[in-house]
Amino acid sequence: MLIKLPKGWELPERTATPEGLYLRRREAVKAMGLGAVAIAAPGLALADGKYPAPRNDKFGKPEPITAEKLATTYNNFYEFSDGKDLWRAAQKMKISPWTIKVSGKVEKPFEVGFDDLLAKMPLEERVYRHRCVETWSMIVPWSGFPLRALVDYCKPVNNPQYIVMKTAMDPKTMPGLEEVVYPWPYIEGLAMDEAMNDLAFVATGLYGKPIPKQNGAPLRLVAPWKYGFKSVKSIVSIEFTDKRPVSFWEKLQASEYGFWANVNPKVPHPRWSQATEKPLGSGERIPTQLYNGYAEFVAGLYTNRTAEKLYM
Ligand SMILES: Nc1nc2c(c(=O)[nH]1)N[C@H]1C(S)=C(S)[C@@H](COP(=O)(O)O)O[C@H]1N2
Ligand SMILES: [Mo]
Repeated sequence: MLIKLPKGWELPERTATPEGLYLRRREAVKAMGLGAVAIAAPGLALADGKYPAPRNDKFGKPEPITAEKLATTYNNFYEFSDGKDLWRAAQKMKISPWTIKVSGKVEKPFEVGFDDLLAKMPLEERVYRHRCVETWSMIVPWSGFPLRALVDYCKPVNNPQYIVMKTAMDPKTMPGLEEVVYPWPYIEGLAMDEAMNDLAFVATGLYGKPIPKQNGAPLRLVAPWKYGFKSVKSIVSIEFTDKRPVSFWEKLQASEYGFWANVNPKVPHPRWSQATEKPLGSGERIPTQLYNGYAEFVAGLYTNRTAEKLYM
């Protein structure tokens, strides 16, 4: 993100997705009268019939859905590479077993295995916009659960102000960790009221299947009203604290990547405009929206935070 040179991987032309193969497959499955059991058949890798999860359209039905191929082969995951074409390298990441450590202002610190956690969470699917600070964007169906459900499960006490999440660090599979200029581990945080907002989501699935490694398996944050870098991938620790964390990109370049990072087309990045964005697979740029189109759900979080740089 900081050192942004084209990496030679180019988006194919004419890849806009009318309706999307994804949706068509879903409809076909429904029409055949087959439920979750049928599509969880071996070979389809649809973990225990959990996916696709029931759709929640409360936050809208943005269109057009980005082609699955693009959303899963054009990624940011600096632990693997600073280029976008890292999906193959990411397959080396071991995601089972996976343990999440919960600490800080909680009733009792604990660890939980991903499968145990997943079994306790209310799974649903939401189609969200995603806006990277670099100006590319996508619209994808995430499966997962509200971040609030995870917060409640952690049993925070004494009114912590922030939640902090960190990404796994496995030097054996993540060559990016050798880049010592980066302040590993990847760490991100939200204010507690942001974390408890309905829109804040934890994704464990994508396109009706378990989430691919390159997209942040087995669980990643999705905060769609903020620039994509806030949505930390492959989470191994959650801490509740009163101390505002300095996140990965903020440590590297605080003048360009702030804590709040709410999407705002009127506030340019110091090195480029944020007025428009380029949907993955589209030849045209479209206007970027305040809070990435989610103002009605989240604008209220910021009315009393006027002294802060909310939009970078
Ligand atoms: N651990 C980790 N999380 C991360 C990143 C990263 O490099 N490492 N990149 C962020 C950025 S800049 C974006 S835009 C999104 C990209 O998510 P995607 O690859 O699923 O589209 O992940 C975010 N989460
Ligand atoms: Mo990003």
